[in-house]
Amino acid sequence: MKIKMILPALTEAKNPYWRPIKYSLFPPLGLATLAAYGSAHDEIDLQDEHVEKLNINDSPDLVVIQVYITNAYRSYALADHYRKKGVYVCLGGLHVSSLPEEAMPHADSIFIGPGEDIFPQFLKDFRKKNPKRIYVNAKREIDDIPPIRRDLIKRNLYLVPNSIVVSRGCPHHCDFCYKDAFFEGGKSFYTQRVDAALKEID
Ligand code: B12
Repeated sequence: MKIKMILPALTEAKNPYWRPIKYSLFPPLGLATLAAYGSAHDEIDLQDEHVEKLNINDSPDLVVIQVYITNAYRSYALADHYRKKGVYVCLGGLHVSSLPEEAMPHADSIFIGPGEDIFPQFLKDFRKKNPKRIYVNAKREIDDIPPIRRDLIKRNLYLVPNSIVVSRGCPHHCDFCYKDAFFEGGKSFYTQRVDAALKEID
């Protein structure tokens, strides 16, 4: 199966006035994490619009887009573009988790919350030609996630290609941070096992 994964940029990333260099900091680990649930036969093309020109003149079997509030309209336009070509589109990430009803008209399937449990479930359903419209994350843990597909990341395009995520969630409430906008008063967080993190560093 041909799978296209896209992290759309935000306007600032494409406008020299805003010093786009800051958007070349870190690679899209979220999508590279999801890619790990594909099978060995799947051909995955991961594109990050912050650091490269998107090629959308292709016909993958499946398109997976990570949506933030700041790239939402761009994401919807990309989704509409591919759906018009009959390509199956999945939308997920922070903004879809916040406003699922807004994303729904632009997607074949939407995903709410982290993808570690719902994305592999979707791939199983999709291969059986019986995918659902909405998938909601139920399990919040990152103990046993498969190795992130770092081979799909174009390392030379990033200032910090070696970023890793060993925890999710945060007990603090900094006023500049989006966290409380998503999880008011959120306190919990969960972590990867140290050995797994050390293995990833190795
Ligand atoms: C690295 C990073 C960046 C990088 C790369 C982004 C990326 N996606 O990789 C860059 C520099 C590009 C970036 C840019 C910005 N960022 Co930033 N970024 C982060 C950071 C530190 C890590 C992201 C990450 O790798 N998370 C770990 C991975 C594993 O999780 P994930 O990406 O969320 O993906 C998981 C789920 O969301 C889900 N998922 C995501 N997409 C999809 C799609 C499908 C189909 C499915 C099934 C599941 C799914 O499954 C994944 C695995 O569980 C986060 C804070 C954080 N710790 O998350 C802030 C964070 C996401 N960024 C933030 C902000 C404010 C921005 C900017 C607006 C900054 C600015 N002023 O320009 C821009 C917006 C970019 C845009 N295009 O809209 C905010 C919130 C963003 C928002 N708008 O909603 C955060 C939360 C920081 C904060 N605490 O406030 N960012």
